[in-house]
Amino acid sequence: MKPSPTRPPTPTPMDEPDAVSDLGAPTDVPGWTGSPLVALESTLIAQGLPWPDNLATALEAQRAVAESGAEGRTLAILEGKPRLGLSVEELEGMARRGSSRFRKAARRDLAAALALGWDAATTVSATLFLARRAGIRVMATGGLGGVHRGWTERPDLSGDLLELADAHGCVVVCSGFKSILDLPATLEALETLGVALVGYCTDDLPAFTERSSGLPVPARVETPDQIAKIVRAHRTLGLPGAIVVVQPVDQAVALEDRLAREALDEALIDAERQGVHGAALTPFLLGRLRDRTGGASLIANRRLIVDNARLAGAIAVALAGTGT
Ligand code: PSU
Ligand code: MN
Repeated sequence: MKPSPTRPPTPTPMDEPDAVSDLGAPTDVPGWTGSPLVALESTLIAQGLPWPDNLATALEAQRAVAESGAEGRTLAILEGKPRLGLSVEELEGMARRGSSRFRKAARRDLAAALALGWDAATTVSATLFLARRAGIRVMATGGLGGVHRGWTERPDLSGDLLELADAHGCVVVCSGFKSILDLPATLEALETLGVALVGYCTDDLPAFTERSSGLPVPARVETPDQIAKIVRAHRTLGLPGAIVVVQPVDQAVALEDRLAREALDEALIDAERQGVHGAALTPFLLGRLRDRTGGASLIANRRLIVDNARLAGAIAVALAGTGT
């Protein structure tokens, strides 16, 4: 008997869509008008910035996206429902009540938030997950979570890192990782996780409210169109991770290195003394930095969030122009 010929394996296209991340266009965004969408995270409103700066920043960020020709949607969970966009009244309610009412939901908290009817602000990991599920593939924030200092004694790796590793072909615009983190360790983790990193008009990784961490980024671009080209190549290859675009804070409001370093050292000592860790650590340190820099870190934080939203809008428009 002749052996039956073995069937050659069916080739898998490199960019085969995956259920969550590879939807071509928004499929699930209420009131979508057809303009390119940018997701904005809400933890920075409820936990990151104080009232009333938080509301002003949220509204300015949405306006900045609109000025670029795209539409900014702030994501959150209200009464257990994931919301892809909040009204001004809802934004104000979240900004006024802050963490007294709104929990901080990371990706791993989403199921509980929905099942138990929480009001929750979404971190980068939760925002990016909900956004790509709906087909929104560009988001903006201030600074990402990463590997916390002292991780050798107390491992604390932000859930943002793993979502970035999963968010195939999504673009996250930020001013690097929060300066409260171990930045060299965070860069190493990104490399391991296969997350692409692109400097917008910079060769250096910005350090949130400071323009440079002194660490290099692997690629530098000067225009949103160049970013769109990278994103397209990344998607065509079917690479698994997100593309993080880093933009340094405006020179005019950037924190000077020494002031930032001293304030941070003091804030870290305060956290250690008061035994603050886990999800409470980031909001605590950001608050302490504000006090210790006489409000300068708040001004810088606000500015970089708005500028990142504007750039994200321009990238979303450039991507729409290339049909991706
Ligand atoms: N960037 C800011 N303010 C913030 C955060 C980032 O300018 O409040 C938030 C983001 O939501 C980010 C989160 O996802 O901090 C990371 O927190 P953790 O280190 O606990 O994962
Ligand atoms: Mn953590």
